[in-house]
Amino acid sequence: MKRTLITSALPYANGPLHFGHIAGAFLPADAYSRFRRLMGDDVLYVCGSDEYGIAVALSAQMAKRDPKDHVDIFHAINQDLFKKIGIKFDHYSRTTSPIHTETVLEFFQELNKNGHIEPKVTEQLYSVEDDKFLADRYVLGTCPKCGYENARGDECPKCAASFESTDLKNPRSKLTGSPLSKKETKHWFLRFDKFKGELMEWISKKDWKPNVVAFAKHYIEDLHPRAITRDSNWGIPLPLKDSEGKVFYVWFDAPIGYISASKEWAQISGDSKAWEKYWLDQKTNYVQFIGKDNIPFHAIFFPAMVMGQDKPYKQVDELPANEFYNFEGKKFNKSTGWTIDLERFFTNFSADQIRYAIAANAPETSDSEFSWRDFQNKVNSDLVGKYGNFANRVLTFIQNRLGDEELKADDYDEVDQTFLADIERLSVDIEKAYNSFKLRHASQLVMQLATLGNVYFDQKKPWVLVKELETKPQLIATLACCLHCLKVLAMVSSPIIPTAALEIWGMLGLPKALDKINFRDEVEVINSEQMKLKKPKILFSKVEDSVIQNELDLLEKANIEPIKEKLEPLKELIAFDDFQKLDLRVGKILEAVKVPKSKKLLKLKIDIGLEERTIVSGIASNFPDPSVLEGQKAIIVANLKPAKLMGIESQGMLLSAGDTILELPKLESSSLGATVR
Ligand code: B3M
Ligand code: ZN
Repeated sequence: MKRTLITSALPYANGPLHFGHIAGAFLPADAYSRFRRLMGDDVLYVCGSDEYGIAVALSAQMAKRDPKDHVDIFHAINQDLFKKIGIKFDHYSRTTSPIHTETVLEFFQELNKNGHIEPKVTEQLYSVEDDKFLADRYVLGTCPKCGYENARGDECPKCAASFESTDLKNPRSKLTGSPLSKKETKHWFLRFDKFKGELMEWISKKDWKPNVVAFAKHYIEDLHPRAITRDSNWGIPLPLKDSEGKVFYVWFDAPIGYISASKEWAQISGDSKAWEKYWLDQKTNYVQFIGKDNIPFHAIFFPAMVMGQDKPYKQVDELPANEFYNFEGKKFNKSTGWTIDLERFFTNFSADQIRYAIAANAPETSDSEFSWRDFQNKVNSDLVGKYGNFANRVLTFIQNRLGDEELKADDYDEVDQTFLADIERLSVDIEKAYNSFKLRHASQLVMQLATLGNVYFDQKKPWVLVKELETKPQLIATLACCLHCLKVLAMVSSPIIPTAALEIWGMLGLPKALDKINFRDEVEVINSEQMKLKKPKILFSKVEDSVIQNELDLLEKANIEPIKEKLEPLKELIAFDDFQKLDLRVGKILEAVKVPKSKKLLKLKIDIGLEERTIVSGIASNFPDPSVLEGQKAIIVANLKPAKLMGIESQGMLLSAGDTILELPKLESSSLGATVR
């Protein structure tokens, strides 16, 4: 029997989940786990709340709660949503569990024993005002590479450079704007650089989405030692004598949560070693479902941590990373009200309806979104019009015209044979779609199967066949084929709309339960004579315009403030002499080309009157065709020290507001090289 281990990215317990999270890592994983069970696998599907980290601590602080009380609230809220929407984990744990602490310490001790950890006293950014060290995600400053003033603590959104927060110029607290200073502190670094070769060899064998592999390889090339500890009182303390006040960085402990959740599952199931057959057996197929923003930690850092262990933990085999799922054209945003009220949602709609709507528009290759009109259309035309309609017309016809007469067909005509062959072909295609994590395609094929059944029912006209005795054999054959199609439809739809699938299975009255059958056998065998048909029930009801309109009105009324661009706090005052040091010149852009392998950078050749300069600027996203810039004049900082960006020496900086070059109306008449005051 094939063994499959499945995990979904552990959601932070610092706020309610929304359908964007469900679309990203939870519905795809749940559907896959249901499908693999249908295929007869031994499946373990675990997850849990990600409860440590600075983000959680700050969210608790903002809510004026103790962090543990805070995570207790959202751990429960998120579990409740998973239950409502039918995400069926074998176990849902949490990283504040004792077994997680134990597992993390074990992981760390082994890495340390194997020489992969090194303590280092470094300078970290310290806020005197807040009396604490600030992690990179709470720091802003001037990018050391391109001078962008709102670079984040670990990465510059403008030139994509990645760096340590201490490399930033004029660092300041993202929350209070208070200036930060460097202060010595001891942290423990994991020597990720030591795993470069092994990681590169491992990742090169993966046939994952090309963008994921390329991205991972790029990251591996740049691997260096990274701190796996933080100054905080919210996290798992280090077990070392001189590590007072230090806890593990949340991204060090969280992925280990996949293992600790499995151990906890084993304990609860009564066999504390049961987890080992999934995690310590290389024959297991391990699939991790994540959002695309989690790729580095799942494709590089956690695999490296596993490579540093003595135990042969299973490395991930498949990493289907989904894009983002938005809402009515924008990101879900609870604080502005741009979200779906889940209480009201589940009062008006069912889990199957939202599961199908998300699956049918899953963000597998590009961002996608939920819209109320599309939701209504998916429910009414697919679930009601195709799926529910086929089940209802077949079962109602049989109940009304044949009662509980045995439906054993002796032979099938050509139309029947074609129909049966099409059912078989579609079932193979659906299996392939699920196996390659194409939930969207699988949902389309499921509806194709329902349509195939409706077309066949119309073509065979059982309501005519039932009129004459001599056409009875064709009638029985027709109905046997329809029931067979319904049975297969229930099986192949069960990963996506499990409630409806189970309803159909119940109405067919088959001898074996849906979770006990062998999928392939059931597809190959027509066993309508074994069915004890039950009274048909309506599977889905239409979503009325008024209900959708009400949701749209409520969204309007939620008085959505346009999400104000969070303006950065002013920087510290400078003297006029400081400003005088800047040499701003008018320059003319002679050439503008994209920097290979970079989405953000343009390489510009600029004539500043005195000479020609090469300047690299992070404005590519605004100029799909950079040549439009050629001939334009712009303001250049001409006396900035040269810096290398993607291997190109940039000799100065183009002034820009956001991502557009700064050009003043009068600039055109200004002569090249003129200084700007
Ligand atoms: N909680 C990030 C996220 O929710 C993080 C995932 C951890 S998986 C080990 O996107
Ligand atoms: Zn930059």
